[in-house]
Amino acid sequence: MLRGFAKSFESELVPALREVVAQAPFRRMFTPGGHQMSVAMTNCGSAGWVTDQSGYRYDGIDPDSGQPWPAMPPVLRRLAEQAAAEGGFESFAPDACLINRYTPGARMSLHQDKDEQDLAAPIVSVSLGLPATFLFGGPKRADKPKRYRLEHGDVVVWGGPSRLFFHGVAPLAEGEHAVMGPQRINLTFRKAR
Ligand code: MD6
Ligand code: FE
Repeated sequence: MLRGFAKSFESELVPALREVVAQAPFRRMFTPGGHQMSVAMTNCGSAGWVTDQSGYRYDGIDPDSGQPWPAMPPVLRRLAEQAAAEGGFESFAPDACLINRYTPGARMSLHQDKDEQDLAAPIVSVSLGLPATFLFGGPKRADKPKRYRLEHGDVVVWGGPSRLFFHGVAPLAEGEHAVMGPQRINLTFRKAR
């Protein structure tokens, strides 16, 4: 847990995210079971995480535009690599950045991230905007999660034995963030392929 690690990147990071979102707007995807997610998502990088009725997967093409996902802006890559190194993972080379947008009430149910090919690579998670309660469980869905408050600028580097632990996000509380407005944005950098 690297508290505030992303803050020194903020002035470059926020405009870079705006450009990505202009090219690949947020959309609320559907789970394979047919439920629309409360979290809106987009991606940048050579691979993007998508879900639809046929399943979860990484795809190089944005299904909404039919075009490749926007390239990963250099400031995002730098942030992810520096955080990974700080967390003990040298030479992390992410090819995917999933961008999640939570508005008040949006949540993410307990899940594992296991669609990536190389599970030895960590995931680097960057929180921006409104604070959220992160639920961090164990190897079994029934394991009681610990609760962590994640605030603007906090970065989590997550790998090794806990890489496949169940985790989620509690419903976002109402609020207004000075930089990001009434929302939380989470970036997760992955080595997908
Ligand atoms: C979120 N994060 O913080 C959701 N997954 O909005 C995740 O699902 C996540 O933060 C894998 C590794 C780190 C994460
Ligand atoms: Fe996850």
